[in-house]
Amino acid sequence: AVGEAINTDIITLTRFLTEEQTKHKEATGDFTLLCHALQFAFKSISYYIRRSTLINLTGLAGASNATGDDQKKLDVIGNDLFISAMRSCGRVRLLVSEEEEECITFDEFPTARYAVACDPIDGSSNLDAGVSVGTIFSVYKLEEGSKGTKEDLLLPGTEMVASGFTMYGASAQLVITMKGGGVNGFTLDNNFGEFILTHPNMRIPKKRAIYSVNEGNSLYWEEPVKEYINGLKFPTEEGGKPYSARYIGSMVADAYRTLLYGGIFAYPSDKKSPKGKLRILYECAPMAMVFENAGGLAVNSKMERMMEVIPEHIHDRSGIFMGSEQEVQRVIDVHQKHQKQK
Ligand code: P6P
Repeated sequence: AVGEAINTDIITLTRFLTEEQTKHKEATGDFTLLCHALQFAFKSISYYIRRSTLINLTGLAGASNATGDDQKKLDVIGNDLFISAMRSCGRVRLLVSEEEEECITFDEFPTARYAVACDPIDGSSNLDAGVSVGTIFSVYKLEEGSKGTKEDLLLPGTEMVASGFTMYGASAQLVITMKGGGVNGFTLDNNFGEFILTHPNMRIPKKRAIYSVNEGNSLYWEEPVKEYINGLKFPTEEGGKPYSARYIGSMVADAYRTLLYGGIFAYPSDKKSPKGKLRILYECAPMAMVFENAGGLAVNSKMERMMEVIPEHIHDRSGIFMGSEQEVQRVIDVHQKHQKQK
């Protein structure tokens, strides 16, 4: 329209990745191809999530198949889509998925140098309620001459070359970060079929009075966690105001809100889940790198830096506190006070 300010310099994820690659002289383009396969996986999962809602709710099976196979659970569809996208790019050697007990080795690509860990549809138990679910991923570069066994993936988060998540909400929001880089947010524009850069260089506020934890686990919490959370709810300092509680129960949704608004997300290990609930390789570590690269912090229940925790097996779990620097620091301070009292 005349006079309407039209942005003609649209930065798509495709363009962003090309520009990123030019910053690395030694780049072969393998990582860029891997990321194109990742973005296709997100686009196709997004499509099926929206389609399956229609099918489940209205039975509109669209092109229902002749054999009348049952509607595959969305987890399975998401997992199948992710595996075929990672296989087809020819740059991935190893794939760990929340849906697969064993590590998948792509023997057809013995020289591929990347390993990927993912939760194809995290939070899927919330789908029927219309809660935003998401895909969480981490990308590792394998040592030269690695044999492509699952032990190659028992690495600390500091070894990740990239990580991030896609949240399937009103639109698909992709948040991605590279090792030592910033955090960038993209929104899927279905007209172009492209992820468009809408949140460049995301920075988490240094503090925010919002806490996100499942208080239904309070009975099982360790003492320092109880004291920390009570300190937020019943402030003792003069004029202190209670924090707001926000808990969706879908990690990508809670993480995205915490990244945008600030505050803290916590899933502590406790007496019921001594190792915690969330998985290191495809929930805790990838989220930790996003939060650190956005200026936040992420620690486990022993107050160790989450990025330095090494999983004992590919589905190993950990407690996690992640969010605004000052909010996570407050958790650390309470735990250190308890340590001294012992
Ligand atoms: P709870 C979803 O099942 C999930 O894996 C994460 O997405 C979410 O943060 C967490 O578990 C919720 O767990 O025990 O509070 O229902």
